[in-house]
Amino acid sequence: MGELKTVLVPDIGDFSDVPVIEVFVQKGSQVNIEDSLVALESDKATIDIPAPFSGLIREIKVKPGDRVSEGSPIVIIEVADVAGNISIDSVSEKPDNAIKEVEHVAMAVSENPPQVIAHAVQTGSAEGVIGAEAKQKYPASPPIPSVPVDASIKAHAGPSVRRFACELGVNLDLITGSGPKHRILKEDVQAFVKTRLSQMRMDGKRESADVGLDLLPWPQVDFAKYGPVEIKPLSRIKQIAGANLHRNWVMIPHVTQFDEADITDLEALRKESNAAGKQDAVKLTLLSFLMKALIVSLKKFPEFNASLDKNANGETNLTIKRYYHIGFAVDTANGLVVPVIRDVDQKGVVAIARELSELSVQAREGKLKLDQMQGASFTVSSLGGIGGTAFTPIINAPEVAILGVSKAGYKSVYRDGRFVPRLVLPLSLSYDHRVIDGAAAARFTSHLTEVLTDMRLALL
Ligand code: CAO
Repeated sequence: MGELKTVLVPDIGDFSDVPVIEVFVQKGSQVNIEDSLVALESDKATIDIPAPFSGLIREIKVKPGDRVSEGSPIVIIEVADVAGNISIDSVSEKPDNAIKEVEHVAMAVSENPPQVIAHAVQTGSAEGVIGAEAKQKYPASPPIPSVPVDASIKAHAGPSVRRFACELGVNLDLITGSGPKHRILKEDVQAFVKTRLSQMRMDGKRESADVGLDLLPWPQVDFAKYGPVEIKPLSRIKQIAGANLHRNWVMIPHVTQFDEADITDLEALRKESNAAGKQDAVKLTLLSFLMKALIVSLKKFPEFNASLDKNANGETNLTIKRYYHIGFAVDTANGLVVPVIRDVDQKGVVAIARELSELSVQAREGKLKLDQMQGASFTVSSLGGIGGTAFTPIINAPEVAILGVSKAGYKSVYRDGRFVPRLVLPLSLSYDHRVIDGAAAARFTSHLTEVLTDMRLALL
């Protein structure tokens, strides 16, 4: 049999004749150092008296309602031989750290308003309560968001629970205990943390749903005070197109890849064909050849002929289209419209050129039907007939890329050991960087320039 030691009420500050409100152990139960033995309640604080050593409870000297002071016996513990050889005297004369913790809690509560203590525990700054050790051990513990503290609430928990709560940065005053007399158990702290973390996740989701650009308001300027002005309402097309362009510009991470295609031979072929007039009076345009070449590249790089979608579970997917409906931007008096040529892959250059011409006329006359402007899998915007060397077209959502074409011009190109004049077509490919990497974009435009340089590749 191990040594029997009586555990006395340690120095609990200015308190005396304090009622025992709870006894946590039973005769015969095993206790470990720091397990709470009893809870005392002064008019200012609840004080847990922890076991100063491990062992078996042989006798309980108090019951709820008894009044105790420093030195009153609480329990008799049969101490295990191997550890905790602390004599009863030394316990009362030199309280160990665990008892000091209780003292500090009691002292702090008596000297400071409860919310000060609550704050100290919440922020982990209460060195006196728990010590720096916990902070060193858990330096990166996620902070629990601060919540107003009700000063009337007094946390009722044992030292080990207090230590646990402090390690997690939890303010015990915010927890309602599920133990006897609302005593806070370790499980209560865990449940509290779980609840707060899930709240934070929800808040985070709400916050990200609310994310705005947080911009300054649009400047309100009376332009008339600087000179004569004319106010023109935006056309309906511009208003609709503008709203779409704005959304696409803001929501899609655009990157534009620039390239140049040597179309000297292609232009010669085009001119020759037009001159020969063998294509039922349809003028073969550069754009019709470009669309034919484009299909070859889209087939080789299918992720450019695709859209990003969310499935029913909210997961993002890439929908790769096995059809090739190409939209093309038409500049009309009322604004930009984008008719669509369907199944371009199944059409020859003549058929494409014819449709391009017909749809352009319809667009300019405002005669396009809705279904003629829907279903594009990729869009081309050609400013080549107008001018410019490069631009950054806005992707036509939900597509993932758009090809801008600028005005071709002659350039001096070094070829076969000498400079020669070549007709060079500038290309500007804007792509959705969520879907397409820069390397893929560069490969795509390189491939397209190869095909445009040698249209025979389109036949293979
Ligand atoms: N480089 C040099 N010249 C070009 C060219 C190019 N890339 N593309 C066309 N041209 C020339 C043609 O050779 C033609 O000249 P000729 O009459 O001497 O042959 C002239 O420009 C007109 O070209 P086109 O009749 O072939 O018309 P197109 O195919 O260039 O354009 C269309 C058709 C509908 C695309 C065009 O009229 C249009 O509206 N473009 C504007 C699109 C736009 O606004 N995009 C910006 C949107 S914002 O992203």
